Amino acid sequence: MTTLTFSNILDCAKYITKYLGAVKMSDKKTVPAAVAMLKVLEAWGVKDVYGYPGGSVNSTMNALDLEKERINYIQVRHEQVGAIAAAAHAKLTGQIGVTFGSAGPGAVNLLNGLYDAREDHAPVLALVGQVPHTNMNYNYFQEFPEVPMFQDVAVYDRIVMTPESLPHVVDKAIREAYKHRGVAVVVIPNDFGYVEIPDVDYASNTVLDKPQPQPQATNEEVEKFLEMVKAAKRPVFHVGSGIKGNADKLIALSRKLQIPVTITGLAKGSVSDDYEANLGTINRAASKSADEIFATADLVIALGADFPFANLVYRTHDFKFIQIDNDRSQFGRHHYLDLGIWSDSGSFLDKALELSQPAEESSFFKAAIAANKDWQAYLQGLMAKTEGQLEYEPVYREINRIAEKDAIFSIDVGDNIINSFRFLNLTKENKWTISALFATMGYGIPGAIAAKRAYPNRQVFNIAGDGAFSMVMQDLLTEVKYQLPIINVVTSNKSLNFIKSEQDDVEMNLSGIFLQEADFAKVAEGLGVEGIRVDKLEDLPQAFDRALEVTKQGRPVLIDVHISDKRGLPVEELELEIVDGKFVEKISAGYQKTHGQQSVREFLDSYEGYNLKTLPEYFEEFGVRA
Ligand SMILES: Cc1ncc(C[n+]2csc(CCOP(=O)(O)OP(=O)(O)O)c2C)c(N)n1
Ligand SMILES: [Mg+2]
Repeated sequence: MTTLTFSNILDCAKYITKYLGAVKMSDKKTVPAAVAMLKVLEAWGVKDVYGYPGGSVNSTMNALDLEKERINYIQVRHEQVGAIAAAAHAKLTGQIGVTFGSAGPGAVNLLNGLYDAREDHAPVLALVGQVPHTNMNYNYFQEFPEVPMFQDVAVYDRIVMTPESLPHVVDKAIREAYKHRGVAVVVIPNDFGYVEIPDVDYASNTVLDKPQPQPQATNEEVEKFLEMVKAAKRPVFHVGSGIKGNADKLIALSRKLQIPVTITGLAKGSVSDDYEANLGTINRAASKSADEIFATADLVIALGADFPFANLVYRTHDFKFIQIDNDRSQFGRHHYLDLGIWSDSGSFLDKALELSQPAEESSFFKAAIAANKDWQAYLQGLMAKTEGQLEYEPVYREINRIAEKDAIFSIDVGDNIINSFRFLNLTKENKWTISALFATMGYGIPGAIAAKRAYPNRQVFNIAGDGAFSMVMQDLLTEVKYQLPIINVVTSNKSLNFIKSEQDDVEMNLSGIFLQEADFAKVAEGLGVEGIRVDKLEDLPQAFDRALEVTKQGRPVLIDVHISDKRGLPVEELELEIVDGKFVEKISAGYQKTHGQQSVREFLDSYEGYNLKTLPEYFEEFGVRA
């Protein structure tokens, strides 16, 4: 006779529960765990999943096939392209981007795009394959501990432990990605994805449909801000991506308080280029008027801005610093604070408009607008050229000419970043996406693919240098496969020109920056994309006309423009200081060391800026005192 012990009873109870559970479960519908996972994505509104197959993601591939009526698998030709497309999707739409790759090499290839997402605060979910759990820890083929690989890049990074928990973990991952505006990684042992689990609603999206409450500025904080503006002689806004849909309010406040606006790269397009006191970006990829005006500011108001070059540009001279941000952890990140306001930009601007009196006309504000007009005229002049060597500026003239009002631009890293800041004419109806803080080459094509998938009725451009384009050019095939009529513009200057300019300013020989010339129009043709090569300035307009025709027929097109490797005016070399109560402008010592002693006039003239005036000339004209 067996004695009934406490532990037997427990075992018995467990058995009964399990047995009854099984009976109960058998009545219920089941689905493969990977299908349950995709249903979670669908519930969160995910339409496209960018990725690349591999043995360790076959259960996900199986589910993508089973669910193909409800979710699209977009087959890219490199995991990096899929991950960047997911990041670009998130940056363009504000909605989570989803990518996947297989164990080992596929996972590693994802990292580039995931870092881009992390740096630009884009919510992205990465599903990473793993060998079947029964083979884990046996040094199995392509088995690596994946979680540690993603530890640095991810805000949430987990391996799934049971088939039943797969949809739950993915749901949680999405919430974490949204909450932290970052990358969530879920590693999935392949066998789990095939296991049948109960077909229930695992998604928690409904509770998050409401927008998150945003911090609001208080009256007291805004009064303090207004006091500081009043006390300042030369206040300047520095506006970042936090401005989002509030640019009209910013412009109204800028006019009312007579404060010129400078922006970070991510705010390009949010604040219309048409606004006369939007001076553009500061630092290297910049506008002359923005750099000069910023260099004279005695009060900088950073609004929703995370400026990666602050350690350079915020340190050139002393100024008072106000920071307005909706993320408390960002305060003091780039400069010590004279005033910090924890607020959403919209709430701050509303309150500032409500509590402020219009400022008197300011000579500083007028001088800033005049200097900006002068700079804009210089840029227009360069773009308008119809004779001489083929250079990059008329390429932008043509892009502006054929661009529709709400066109979307994906810009690759290199000189095109500087040039699109300067030459692309954007209003808030446009969208513009770049790899801003991570600044990875190879962003143009995936960004354009994501844009065209998310906004199929809008015109989409990919603008890339020859170096950046050749890192991801195989994905022209993806444009063809999914019939994405993207206008691809390649600026072939046979050089990694952005880096050449850097080497130019250092006492060294140019090293490793010249590129083997290629005929990318022919490459495009081979991949099924109509390719147009342009070698002469006069042939540009017809190439862009043809690009319009081709894309209107629903096909992608590529224009490979063979331009010179000329350098644009390096505005960052201009320096301003106060001497005897007056602003004096000069060229940096470093530039003079490598390019010879020169006056500001000689410097501007050497970049065809014959009509450009210096800021001190404008200050003189409008009576601005130091
Ligand atoms: C993946 C990656 N590798 C290297 C760099 C460094 N880098 C930044 S710009 C640039 C040159 C880009 O050359 P290209 O695409 O030809 O454009 P260009 O500046 O010539 O117009 C390089 C090498 C980078 N940002 N990303
Ligand atoms: Mg190049």
